[in-house]
Parts: sequence; structure tokens; C-alpha cells
Amino acid sequence: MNSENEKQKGKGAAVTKTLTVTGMTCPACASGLEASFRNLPGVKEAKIDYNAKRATITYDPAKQTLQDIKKLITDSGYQVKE
Ligand SMILES: [Cu+2]
Repeated sequence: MNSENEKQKGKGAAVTKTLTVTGMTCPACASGLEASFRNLPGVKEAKIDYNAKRATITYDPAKQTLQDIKKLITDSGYQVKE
């Protein structure tokens, strides 16, 4: 997966990123992480799939950075990779 999408210009243009999240031990971890994303400014939608270990995050690149999105995941105690 390339990272061209996150460099997309223009206000209000939402970007969707799919990340691999490891370290979750049960589905409640995924819902908890999802809830945390809802409180992160600029995040329009967050879906965490526990079985697939996949996070699909739609955010406004003018208001949020991929770096901070990853930081939320690692701060929550999980590992993330693109
Ligand atoms: Cu859990």
C-alpha cells in the first residue's frame, strides 16, 4: 500500500487508511479502540476488525495526521503497521 492518499491536498477531503493492528486480545479491545477514535478530532469514521487485525480510519488530513492516529493505537497498548 502506498502513502499517496495521505498527501492528498484540499480542505475537507477525507482520506481512508487501512492499518494493521496487533496486540489486541479480544473483541472488546477493538471496540475500545474504536471508541477512542471517535474522540479524536478530524476522524470521521473508525472501524476496527478484531479478527482481521485491521483498522480502517477515515479522517480529514487537514485536521488529523496519520502519525497521531498511529500514536493513539500505540498509546492504547497495541502495535500498528501500514
Ligand atoms: Cu480485549
